[in-house]
Amino acid sequence: MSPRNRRRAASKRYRDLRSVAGARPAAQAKTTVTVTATEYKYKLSRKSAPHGTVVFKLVNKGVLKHDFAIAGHKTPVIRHGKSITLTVKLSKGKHSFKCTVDSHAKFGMKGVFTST
Ligand SMILES: [Cu+2]
Repeated sequence: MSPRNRRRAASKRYRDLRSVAGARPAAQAKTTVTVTATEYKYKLSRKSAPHGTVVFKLVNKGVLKHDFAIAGHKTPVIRHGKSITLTVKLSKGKHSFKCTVDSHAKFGMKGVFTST
């Protein structure tokens, strides 16, 4: 396929997507969830969201370093006072999350996030 035809096909796919989405320009949901980490637990601003793109904002309010891992994705380990975002695409269902630092998950830094 020539680049021109490829562009044409992509443009047609885009139009098709838009017609399915109707009046709403964004076909997929995007939700931001704030994840506050302390020893040894997480507090999530919400525990479920429509499936699709979820932006997890990890805020470390603990003393130790923490990270946040979900659905095969993981933030870097961050220290007290720092924050970082992790954008993941989640399918419908339950997704377990945890801190991968030392035994933090065992101590309670874990849970389940539900995509509806
Ligand atoms: Cu941790």
